Amino acid sequence: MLYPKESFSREVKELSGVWRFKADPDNVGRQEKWFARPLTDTIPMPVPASYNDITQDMALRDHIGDVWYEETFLIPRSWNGQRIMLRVGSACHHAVVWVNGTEAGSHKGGFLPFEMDISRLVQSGTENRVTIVVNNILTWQTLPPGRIKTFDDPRHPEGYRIQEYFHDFYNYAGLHRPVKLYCTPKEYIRDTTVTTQVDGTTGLVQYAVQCSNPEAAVRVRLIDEAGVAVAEASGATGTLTVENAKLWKPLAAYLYTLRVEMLDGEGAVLDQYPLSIGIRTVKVEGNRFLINGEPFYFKGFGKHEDSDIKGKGLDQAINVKDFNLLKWINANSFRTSHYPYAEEILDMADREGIVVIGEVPAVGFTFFNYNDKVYTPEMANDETLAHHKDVLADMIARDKNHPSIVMWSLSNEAATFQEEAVPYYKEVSDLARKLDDTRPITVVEWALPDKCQVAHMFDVICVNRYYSWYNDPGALDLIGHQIEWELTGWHRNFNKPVIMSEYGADAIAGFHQDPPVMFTEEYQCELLTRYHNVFDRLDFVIGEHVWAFADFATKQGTTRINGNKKGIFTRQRQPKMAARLLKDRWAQMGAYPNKE
Ligand code: GCB
Repeated sequence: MLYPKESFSREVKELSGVWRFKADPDNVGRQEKWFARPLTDTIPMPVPASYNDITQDMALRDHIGDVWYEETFLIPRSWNGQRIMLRVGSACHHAVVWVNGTEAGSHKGGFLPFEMDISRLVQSGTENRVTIVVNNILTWQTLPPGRIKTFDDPRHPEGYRIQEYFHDFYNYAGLHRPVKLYCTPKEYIRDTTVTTQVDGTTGLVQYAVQCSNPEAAVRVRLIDEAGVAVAEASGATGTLTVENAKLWKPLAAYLYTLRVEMLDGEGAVLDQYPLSIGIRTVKVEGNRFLINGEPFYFKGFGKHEDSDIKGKGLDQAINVKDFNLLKWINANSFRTSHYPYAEEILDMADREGIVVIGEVPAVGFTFFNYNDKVYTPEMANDETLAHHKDVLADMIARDKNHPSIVMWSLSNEAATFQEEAVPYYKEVSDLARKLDDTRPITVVEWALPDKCQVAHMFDVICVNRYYSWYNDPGALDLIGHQIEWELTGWHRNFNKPVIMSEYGADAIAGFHQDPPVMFTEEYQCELLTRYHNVFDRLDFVIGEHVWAFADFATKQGTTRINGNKKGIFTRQRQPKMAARLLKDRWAQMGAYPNKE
């Protein structure tokens, strides 16, 4: 799926701004057809943003169900006769869209874009109205899953209900990413897929272009960062050869632009699309993760899209700050825990040379009791699996051309120790390999190495573990023994490289005590150091992603002190003590740690 970009034949119009908004606590809006007329009694609501933290109204923050958004727009005269598209970057979690009162499209699942052709629904010269209803209810058939809990006891008033979910980040909702209008010619470039290979100093760029008319002539031209065309070809599919190719490398990105052109019978350009690409290879070989044939060691974090006031709304000030912090701390990578991040963030990773593990929103598919079954007809069932596969396919379709993405993560901490997980993950992993045979795949594990039933299907073992935190709280002296036992177990059982994809401790900024106790900054430092001592002696450990980059919002509960405080930075992106520790460690480590 192509991101809306301007070109010789395309224009883009941002609908970001302040929209009219109304919650629907009585759940009557759809029945009363609120989309048919302009909404009444609205409040202003920024887009993109989560709506939860914008007002002083606790009921809106904790609202369960539908909310309504509305905006008006004009279609410029130059768009007459064009194909006019409306694209919603992400609506958490489900949405229906009406244009001038007519349904234009709908989508299940937050975190990924959807778009619709509204050419026949809009009028040029008068105001047009877009109405979007967004629903935040999570069930066992959504990703992530959840369930609505009702109560049948005298302590709760009749009808009282809560949204339960099993993942550890706040269920922010709303229009989280930009809503855009764009136009293309009636005959247009539908999609382009690029994969790359390197042969000595030569880069090979394989491309496949899909046009609305499959017979249309196609021309592609590869342009370097200086604006010089270095290769060109004709035909919908083909391979471009780039002599002395400048490779996309971690922390040293080089991006080419593939200018794709669809031509008419006379050779005139009908549609044009500029796709940013990087030439690089990715491969797992023995105990190594190779990027351009060189071993890569993952230094970085699990992150979240999360900040004050905007919640999960796209915020480019926060995003640029985060990339600056990643570079300052000498990190080279992050995982998009626990959902596909905004395309704007991946573009930045491409540009800055930050390596990314892209993850689907399959998080919360476990209970912390090995015997509680998850893959049952009532819970994670066939419908859930079908949706998981849809989301995976949509994520790959959206993100396949990002050089920064080097691996797909197909879930986080699922109940992979249950035998019912085997057929489930067989289908999911088969699909990932079918859709993209150029990138390794993983699932992020919480199972113990002797219990996991699915790791053999994947290329890299990613493990999350919280020794001396959830396990044996306070027992820092146990970490060395426990983490070595666990990591060696994974390697012995599956003979694959291992990334410690989460480890960490909550530290409340400004809490200090020595000798260290839990929740102090000293404890967070000491815990990380003890993990590092083990990583440094195990050759098959190929990466460390601290949990988490920054403190983030979660649901309320007795184990969360106004959110998860495992950040190395506060939610306002200020460093805790452990930031210095990591900065020094990662600087000393260089490109690949010497474990001899
Ligand atoms: C995990 C989860 C992550 C949580 C973290 C924690 O294992 O993957 O989403 O936030 O633990 O801090 O409990």
